[in-house]
Amino acid sequence: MPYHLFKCSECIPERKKHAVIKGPGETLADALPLGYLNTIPGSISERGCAYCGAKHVIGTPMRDVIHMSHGPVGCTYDTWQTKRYISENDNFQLKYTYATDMKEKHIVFGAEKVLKQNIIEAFKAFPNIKRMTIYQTCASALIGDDMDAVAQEVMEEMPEVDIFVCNSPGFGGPSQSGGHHKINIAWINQKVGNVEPKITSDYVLNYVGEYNIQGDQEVMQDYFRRMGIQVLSTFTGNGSYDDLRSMHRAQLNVLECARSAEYICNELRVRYGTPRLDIDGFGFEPLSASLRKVAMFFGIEERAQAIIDEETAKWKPALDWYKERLKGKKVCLWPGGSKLWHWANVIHEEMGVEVVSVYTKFGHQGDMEKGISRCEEGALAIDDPNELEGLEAMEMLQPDIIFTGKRPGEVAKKIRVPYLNAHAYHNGPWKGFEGWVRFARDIYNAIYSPMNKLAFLDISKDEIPADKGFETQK
Ligand code: CFM
Repeated sequence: MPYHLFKCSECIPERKKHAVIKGPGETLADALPLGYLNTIPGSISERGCAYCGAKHVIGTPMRDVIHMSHGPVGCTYDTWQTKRYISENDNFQLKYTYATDMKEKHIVFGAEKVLKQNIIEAFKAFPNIKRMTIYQTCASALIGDDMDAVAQEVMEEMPEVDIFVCNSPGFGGPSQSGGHHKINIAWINQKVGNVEPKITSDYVLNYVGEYNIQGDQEVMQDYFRRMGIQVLSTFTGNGSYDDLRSMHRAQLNVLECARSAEYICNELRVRYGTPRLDIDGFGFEPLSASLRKVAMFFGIEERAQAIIDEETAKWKPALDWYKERLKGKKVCLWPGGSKLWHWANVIHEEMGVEVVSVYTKFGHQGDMEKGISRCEEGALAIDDPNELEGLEAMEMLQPDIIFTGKRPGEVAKKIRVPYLNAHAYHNGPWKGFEGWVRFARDIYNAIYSPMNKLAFLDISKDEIPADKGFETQK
């Protein structure tokens, strides 16, 4: 049923259709908010831009690459270092940020020359790195700088280097999701098929839509390797530029975040006939089913089962310890897109935490559909929420914790709701069997931390902190 109580919708009536409560016995027709539309003027969206979606989410996790923004310096600063996509390359991709630092004179006279100078200067500064991605911003798009031509010119002058051009300005879509799409297609158009890989196994896959937040990709890759599978490329967490040019040679694309990377999988299917298999690394059951599915594709089911048995025996007791203590706790979920449904029911089933709301910043309607259909009755679904709606919902739902990003997270703290960073994590990885236990531990620590007793102390009442029952697992 539509949820009309928001203070916000008094000023912006169009917002009413973007917030819905799942009423008793309701079908999706009643419980699905409007989704993935342009943000309504007046609503202060938490969304990012299409440049950010292309660069920050998908481009920059690539590890052996100089990632250069062609625009004002602020664009690159704001897409640098705030995520934690680590890599085997001594985190080269996280250490530096590069921009052409466009100024007014460049807007008037053009900035192609300055782009070329910057590309050459950056390659000279890091002589071991021979690969570069360059990202268009609103500024360079509006003045029409021909980045492709500049990249081509440099590659002719410096044959040892290779440059990928991403034309996804900030205005290239209603949110970061527009940028995911653009960079997926640009990568397959420009780079896939250019490199022939060394095949070392009878079973070869690309691991797609996984960005190695605090090691998620490495945990999952380890399972594939233990099954004897060659992971040809990883799109793009911990991924190597040249490996990603040989994606066309895998037998299978295993897709984790469908929201951000289904586009390249679909294109690989159309152009090279590679099947797409959607998997889920969060939660013991979804992960076990996923490993079985991948193994079934190659006919090596017993190898997957051996890993599942070993890992479950090792980690399930710890998970159950947390479940016992988290039972009945309430969480508001406010991630970007696909974590909404990757987490919705499995947090409840495997950790005992009740999901009382699902919000998505930029998810498409299908993401919300999966999210809300995995929640219990009474859950509140909001598409592209603003701060006021988030606050009002927390007042109504009284969650014990919220999983969201830094901006809404800091707002939550102000009203004494602890938050976990759904994007960058606290003590990840959160994927894999071990990771799922780490996630449970982070939730437990956030809810029960003795620090909350001090931080949430009501000084005006001269309150003495009560014991919240914090224990440490043996
Ligand atoms: Fe996919 Fe992501 Fe997500 Fe996403 Fe993101 Fe992210 Fe996210 Mo932050 S690619 S849709 S654009 S799972 S950066 S790793 S955590 S909002 S829910």
